[in-house]
Amino acid sequence: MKSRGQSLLIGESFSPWTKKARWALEQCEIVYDYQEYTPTLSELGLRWRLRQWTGSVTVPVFFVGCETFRNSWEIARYANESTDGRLGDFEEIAYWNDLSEAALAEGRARVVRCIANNERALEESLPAFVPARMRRPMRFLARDAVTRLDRKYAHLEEPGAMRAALMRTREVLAETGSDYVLGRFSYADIAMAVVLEIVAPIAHTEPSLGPATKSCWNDPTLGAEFEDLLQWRDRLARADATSYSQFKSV
Ligand SMILES: N[C@@H](CCC(=O)N[C@@H](CS)C(=O)NCC(=O)O)C(=O)O
Repeated sequence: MKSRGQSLLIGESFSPWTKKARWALEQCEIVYDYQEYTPTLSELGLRWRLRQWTGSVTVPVFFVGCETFRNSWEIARYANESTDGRLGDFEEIAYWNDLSEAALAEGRARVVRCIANNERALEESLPAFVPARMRRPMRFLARDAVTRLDRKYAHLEEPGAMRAALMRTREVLAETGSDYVLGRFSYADIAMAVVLEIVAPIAHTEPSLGPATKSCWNDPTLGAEFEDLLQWRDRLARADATSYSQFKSV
C-alpha cells in the first residue's frame, strides 16, 4: 500500500463521483482515510478546509500532503501518476470520462427529481439524527435541499446522454472482445461501470439509503435494455483484480 503523508478523501458514499475516486485510489493501492460528507451540514467544514468561502463546492475532494484534488478525474489521475500508470493512458480515457460525466449528470437530474416528488424519499434524505416523528413536518427542508441541488447541476444535463454512453460501451466491449473498454482494465472501465450505479446500483453505501431513495436510483427501463452491461459490471465487481471495497459484498 502506498501513502504520501496523511491522505483524506471526503465524499458521499452513494455518489457515483465518489465511487469513481474510491475505486481508482484502491486500484492504485493508495492508503487514505475516508470521511462521509452530508449535503448542507458538512458544507461549512469543507469550505473551511478548502479555504473557499464563495462559489460552489463539490465532493469528492482528496487531500494529500499539501495538495488538494477537487474532482474524481483529478483524483484518479493523481492515483495513476503516483503508481505505475495501471489505470491507463488518461489522454485516451478522457473521451470515456466525458461520456461518463454527461451520463451521470443526466442520471443525477433524474434521481434528484424523483426524490423531490416522493414524500418517503424526502423523509429518508433528512440526516440520521432527525427523530422519526419530526421527519414528516421537516420534509420541506429536504425538498428545499434537493431543489437547490437540481438547480446547481441542471446546466450539465444532456437528455439522452445516459443511453448514448451505454450504447457506446456495449459497442466497444464487442469490438475489443474483452471485458475491458481499452482491452485491459483501466479507468475507462471504472468511468463507464459507475454509470450503471444510476441504473441498478450494487455498491455498499454507508449510511445506507432508505427504500424509497433506493428506488429513485434504479431505472428499470434502462436496466432491462442494458442487462448485458449490468452483467459486465457485476463481473468486474466479482473479480478480485478489478473490484474495490464498495463492491466486496457482491
Ligand atoms: N466533476 C465533479 C463532480 C462532483 C459532483 O457532482 N459531486 C456532487 C455529487 S452528487 C456533490 O458534491 N453534491 C453535493 C453538493 O453539491 O452539495 C467530480 O468529478 O468529482
